[in-house]
Amino acid sequence: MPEPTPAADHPLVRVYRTAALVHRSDERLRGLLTSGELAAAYYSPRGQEIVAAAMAHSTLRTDDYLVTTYRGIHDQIAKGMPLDLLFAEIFGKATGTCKGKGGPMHVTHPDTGVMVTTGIVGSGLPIAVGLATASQMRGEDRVTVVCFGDGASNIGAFHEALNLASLWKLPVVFLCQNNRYAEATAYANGTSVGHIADRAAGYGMPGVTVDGNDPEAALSAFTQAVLRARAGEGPTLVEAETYRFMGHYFGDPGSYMDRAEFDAALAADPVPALRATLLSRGLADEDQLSALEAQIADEVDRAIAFATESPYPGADELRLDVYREEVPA
Ligand SMILES: Cc1ncc(C[n+]2csc(CCOP(=O)(O)OP(=O)(O)O)c2C)c(N)n1
Ligand SMILES: [Mg+2]
Repeated sequence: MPEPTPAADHPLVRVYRTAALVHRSDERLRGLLTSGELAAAYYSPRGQEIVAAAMAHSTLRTDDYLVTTYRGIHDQIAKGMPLDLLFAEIFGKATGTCKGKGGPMHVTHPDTGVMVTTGIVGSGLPIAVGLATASQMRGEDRVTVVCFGDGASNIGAFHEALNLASLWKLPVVFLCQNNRYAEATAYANGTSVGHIADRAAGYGMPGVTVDGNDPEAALSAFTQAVLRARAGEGPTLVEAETYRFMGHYFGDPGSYMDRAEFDAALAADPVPALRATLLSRGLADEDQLSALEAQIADEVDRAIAFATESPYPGADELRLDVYREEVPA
């Protein structure tokens, strides 16, 4: 652990710690997939680390709800999901958040507010509206954040969800992570507006476009949206502009991506950029960051060892957790 200093509690240092944890986790998972030690469907969030970290540090609480997608480990880790349980679920092990029966695309962990992870594009938004309706009916001040991609904003469920959330002033933050691609479709080839946030006006809610790779801008935009939701003033559509550094799925070479745009995005990689900012502003020194990164690497290794050594679920689990009552064999 780095020596505690006044700066260790600085919001940018906290965002960096979370982003670096996501970065390391993603790097190790891709390594295990490459070596064949892990066989799983995997959608890397590489490039989108700062968005998730800023979301988590924007006055969001553990008991606030999160709904995310198949490209979701950055959101889940940032929300505080224990790494060992997350990795065990990705590995399909009995110790995972869903006993290994959800797998990487259906990670759920209510203890940290991760209520749904879904592989059906756009389907998280109405679920978030349902969760927020429940909070409103119960008189709780809990906020629901739903993360989705630019492509998801072209799905009908997006529009229905925004309409109802605005009509009922629901405590939702619609967080669109605009990484410029939906599978192999570049933004301009699939989306009718210059900014996803422009669509908020059609539903009578604030819409904000922010540089999702700028931690201060993202923290500020997300915090305003969370506070507005918690105060009962209704939903906000926040579009965080970012970039997808990998192909759509693990193994996709992404040969359809614009090279010049890709190279420019990679040159502005937000994780080392934030690291450099911490150093230049004197919020941390090289020794402290190296110690922090060593601690993160160790934490990730321990979680991977836990997942690797855990057993697969037994056959007796097959019919459990499927229906409300167990179906006899
Ligand atoms: C309803 C539905 N239609 C199509 C698909 C196939 N599909 C999987 S991911 C994806 C692209 C989604 O893009 P975006 O919302 O931008 O998210 P990203 O993958 O960039 O994070 C599509 C079309 C799906 N899973 N669900
Ligand atoms: Mg996308």
